[in-house]
Amino acid sequence: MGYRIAVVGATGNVGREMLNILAEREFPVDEIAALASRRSLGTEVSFGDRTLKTQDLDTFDFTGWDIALFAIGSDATRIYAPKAAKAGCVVIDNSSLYRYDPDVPLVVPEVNAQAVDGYARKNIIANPNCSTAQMVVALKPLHDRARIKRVVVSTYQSVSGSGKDGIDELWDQTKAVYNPTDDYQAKVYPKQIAFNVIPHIDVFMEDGQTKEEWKMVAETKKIVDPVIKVTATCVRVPVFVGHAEAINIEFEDHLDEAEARDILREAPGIMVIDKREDGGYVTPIECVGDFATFISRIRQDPTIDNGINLWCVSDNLRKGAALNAVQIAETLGQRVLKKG
Ligand code: 2RA
Repeated sequence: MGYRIAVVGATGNVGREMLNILAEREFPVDEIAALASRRSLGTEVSFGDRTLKTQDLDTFDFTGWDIALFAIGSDATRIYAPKAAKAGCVVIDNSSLYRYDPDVPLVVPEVNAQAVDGYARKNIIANPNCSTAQMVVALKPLHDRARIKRVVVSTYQSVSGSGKDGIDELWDQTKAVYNPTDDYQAKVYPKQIAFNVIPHIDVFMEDGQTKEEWKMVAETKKIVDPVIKVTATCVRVPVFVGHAEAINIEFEDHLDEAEARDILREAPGIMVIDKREDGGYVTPIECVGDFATFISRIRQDPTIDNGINLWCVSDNLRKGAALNAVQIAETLGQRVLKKG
């Protein structure tokens, strides 16, 4: 006996990945509904070897449905998530709308799976920001061993993080560099992204950090441990899919690089590829389509007493969004919504 699952935003990059991953992981589905806005009504989307036609989110009745994976913006989520939750359908939301709500669990199953037990307060569970998800998978096992004091992270985030328009803009700009007659309309980034990097994701806040950087701070504290100090610089890079992060970690207790490597090798969701030779590390292009969070360049930081540097790469559409949401649904099924 399986679940009645709805994917909301089924025609977007993340929604399509949610359907792919539900099928790849053989999530126990009795019935599946692909929901989208009226303008996408009838669009065909793949679910394993099946083809689904999208249904109208606006008129859909969530009564009797078990779980809804939401992959639409915060504005639309504000309208439809409460409707689904009120109908008794548990919402797993990929937008930032509920992440900081004390009554809504913010979950990365490899880190705080037990937090799903609090789902019933609002019948909503929040998925973290993509750049946070891969980082906390790496931090958690190290924090358990040597108690993290401070994290300094620089991110190298792919354009798919800003949706289809971001992908199109990189593609069009790159072509235009080689074909000057090609014109394109820059509509996502404040500066050229092709052959460039932009230290600005989301909006600027009063204190000079961007909201993307603030999210990494706030979400790490909620998911792992509020004592951890985090400072982030989030950068957009001309890569289509795959976020990379250079992470510097300061611990309360001593942890040498060999032990850190062994701990990470054994940790859930992590693949360590770390050789001090040409190609002995992972790059974003190699992580696309994979479930793992890859860790390379593990080394001592000699400038502080208990410091480790590492390189972290993961598919931002998968672990950063769709995979984590499906893993939350799996955890929900294992812990509280048991069937059969
Ligand atoms: C980005 N993390 O990369 C943000 C939202 N997905 O644009």
